[in-house]
Amino acid sequence: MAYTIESAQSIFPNTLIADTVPATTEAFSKLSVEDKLALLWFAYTEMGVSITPAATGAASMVLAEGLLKEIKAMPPADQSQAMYDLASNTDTLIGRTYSSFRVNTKLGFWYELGQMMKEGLVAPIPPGYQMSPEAVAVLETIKKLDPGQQITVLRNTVVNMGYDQALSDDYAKREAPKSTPTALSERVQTKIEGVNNYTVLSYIDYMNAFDFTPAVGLFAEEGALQPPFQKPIVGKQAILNYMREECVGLKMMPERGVAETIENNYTQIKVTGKVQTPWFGANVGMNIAWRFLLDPQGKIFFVAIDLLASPKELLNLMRK
Ligand code: ECH
Repeated sequence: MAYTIESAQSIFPNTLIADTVPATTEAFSKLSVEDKLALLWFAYTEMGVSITPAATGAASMVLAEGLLKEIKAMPPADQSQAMYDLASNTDTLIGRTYSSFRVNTKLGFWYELGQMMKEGLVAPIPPGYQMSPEAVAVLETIKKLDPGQQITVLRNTVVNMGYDQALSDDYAKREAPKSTPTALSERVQTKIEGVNNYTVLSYIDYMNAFDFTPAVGLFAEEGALQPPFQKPIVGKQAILNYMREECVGLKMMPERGVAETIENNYTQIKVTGKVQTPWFGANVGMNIAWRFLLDPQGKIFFVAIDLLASPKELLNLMRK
C-alpha cells in the first residue's frame, strides 16, 4: 500500500495528545466578548509564567507599532471598543489590519497592549467585572492545565481574533522574510536516545539553527508538516514559508525515540522531547512528539508535531 498524507496521519496511533487544548479553546470561543477579554486578562496576569520581553524581537513589530499608536491615542471608551471588535471578529479597519499580521506579530501586539493596560495607558478590564459562571469554569480549567498547554490555549485565542481568519491560513501563498541562520561554528549536534537516523537528526539540527532551506530540503516534494492541532501543510514552498514565519527562535530538545522500517521500505520514527518558544524561553518546556514517516529515499513524507497529554507520554514509544 502506498502512503497518503491522510494514512500517514495515523502512524503511532497510541500517542496521547492534549485534547484538552482544543476542547478549552472551543469552550472559550462560546463565551461573551466581555467574558473573553476579562478571562484572558486574568489568565495572562495570574498564570505564573511570564513572557520574555526580548521575544518581541522575533515578531516584526513595526507592523504592530502603527496600530498600537493609533489605539493609544484613542479615548478610553474607543480603546475598549477596539479590543471588543478584535475579540468579536468584527469587520473594522483594525480587525483587517490585525488579520494581516503573522502569528508572532499578533502575539507581540497583545503583549504590548497588555503592558500599556498595566501602565494605565490603555483602558483596563473594568475593575470589579464579574465573569459569568461559564467563563469562571473555563478559567479554572486553564489554571489546571500544564504551562505548555496553557500557553497553547492563549496562543489559539489570539490567533482567532480579528476579521477574516481565512486570509492568514494559506502558507503556500504567503511569502515570509528570510531569517539569518546560526553560524556553523555555533551549532550543536543533537543526540537522540534510540534514534540515529540521518534525516531526523539533520532536521532537528537545521531547525535549531533556523536554517530552513536545508531543513525543507529533507522533505519529499509533496511532503507535509502537521503542527499541533492544525491541518498538514503540504509541499516544500508552503513548509518553507511556514518555518520562516513560525519557527525562528524555537528550541527543540528531543530526548528519545524509536525507529522501524515498515511496508514498502518506508520508515516510521517517533521522537519525544521538549520544545521552548522564544516567548517564554526556559520558563515553559512543552512536552511534544514528532511522528516522522520517511519514504524509501529517506525523505520526510510526513511529520506531525503533537502536544502531549502529559509528561508521562514522553516515555510512550509504542509502535501500534
Ligand atoms: C490581554 C487581555 C486582553 C486580551 C489579550 C491579552 C493578551 C494576551 C497575550 C498572550 C500571549 C500569548 C503567547 C503565547 C505563545 C505561545 C507559543 C506556543 C508555541 C508552540 C510551538 C511549538 C512548536 C512546534 C514545532 C516543531 C517543529 O518541529 C516544526 C514546527 C513547529 C492579557 C492583554 C489577548 C499577551 C505569547 C504555544 C509547539 C517542534 C510545529 C512550530
